[in-house]
Amino acid sequence: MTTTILLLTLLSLHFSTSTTQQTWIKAGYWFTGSSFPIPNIKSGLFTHLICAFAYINASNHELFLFQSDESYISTFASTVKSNNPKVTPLLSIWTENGNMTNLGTLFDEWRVAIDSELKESAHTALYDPSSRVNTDYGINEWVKRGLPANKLVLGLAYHGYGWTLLDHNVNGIGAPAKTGSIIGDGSLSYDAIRKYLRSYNIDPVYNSTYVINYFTFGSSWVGFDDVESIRAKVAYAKEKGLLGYNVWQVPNDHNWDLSKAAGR
Ligand SMILES: *C1O[C@H](CO)[C@@H](O)[C@H](O)[C@H]1NC(C)=O
Ligand SMILES: *[C@@H]1O[C@H](CO)[C@@H](O)[C@H](O)[C@H]1NC(C)=O
Ligand SMILES: *[C@@H]1O[C@H](CO)[C@@H](O)[C@H](O)[C@H]1NC(C)=O
Repeated sequence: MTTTILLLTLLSLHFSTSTTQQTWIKAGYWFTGSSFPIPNIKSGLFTHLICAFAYINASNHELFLFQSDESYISTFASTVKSNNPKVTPLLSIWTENGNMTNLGTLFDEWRVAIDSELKESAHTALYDPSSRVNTDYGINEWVKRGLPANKLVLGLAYHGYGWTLLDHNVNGIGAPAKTGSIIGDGSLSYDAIRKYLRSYNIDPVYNSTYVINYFTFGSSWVGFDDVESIRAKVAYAKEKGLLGYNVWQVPNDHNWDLSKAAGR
C-alpha cells in the first residue's frame, strides 16, 4: 500500500507547466478500475484531471492501453471538460520505478522502514517525530537533492488503512498492531470510512502532531485523512512553496468533502 502511494507521488512529478506563470495545481486521478462514472466527477474542483493508466510495453517501449480501458480513456478529456472547460485532462503513464536511480534509493529506504514496522503506522502522516516515514521528510529530502519545491506536488490519499491492535486498550498512534483489519488488506476508501463512522456513531480523532485522523473500533485501528488533515496538508504545501497537490483517487471522496476542503 505505502509503496503504491509513493510510486504515485513520484509519478505526479511528471507535471509540466505549459506557461511560465505558476498556477496552484489542484490535480486528481481517476482510475479506470474504479466504478465511478466519469460524468459524475466534479471537474470544477480541479485544475487537472488525470486518467490512469497507459502502460509501456517492456519489449518494444511502446505505449499501450488495455482494451477494456480504451473507451473510457478516449472520452475522458471531453467528458471532464464539459463540466469545467478550464480543466486540463492528462493521461498518466504507469512507469516502473527501476529507472529513477535517486528516487529508487528513497523508495528502498521507505520500503525498509515499512517492512520493519511492527506497529500501526499512519501511512499518510505529514510529520512523524519517531521515524522518517512521513511526507515532510520525503519533501525535504527531494528539495535537498536538488528538486525545486515549486516543481513538486503533494500527494493526497483519499483512503485509509486499517490495522488490528494487539491490545485494544493500547490504541494511540504507533500502538503495537498487525496489518489488515475490517476488510481484506485493510485499505478503505474515505467514502467507506465515512459510512462506517456514521453507522457505528464513531468520532474520529485528529492528531495535529502527525497530521492524521484515526479511529479505533474494538481491536481495529484505522488511520486516514479527514478534512482537518487535508486542510493542514494543503496549508503545508502552500507554506513550502510547492506547485500544488494531487489526489489519489478522486472517486474515493465522500460528497466531495475532501476536495472542497483542499480547494479552499
Ligand atoms: C535504468 O536506466 C539506467 C541507465 O539509464 C540503466 O543503467 C538501468 O539498468 C535501468 N534500470 C532498470 C531497472 O531498467
Ligand atoms: C509488446 O511488444 C511485443 C513486441 O512488439 C508484442 O509482441 C506484444 O504483443 C506487446 N504487448 C502488448 C501488451 O502490447
Ligand atoms: C499525537 O499522538 C502522539 C502519540 O500518541 C502524542 O504523543 C501526541 O501528544 C498527540 N498529539 C496531539 C496534539 O494530541
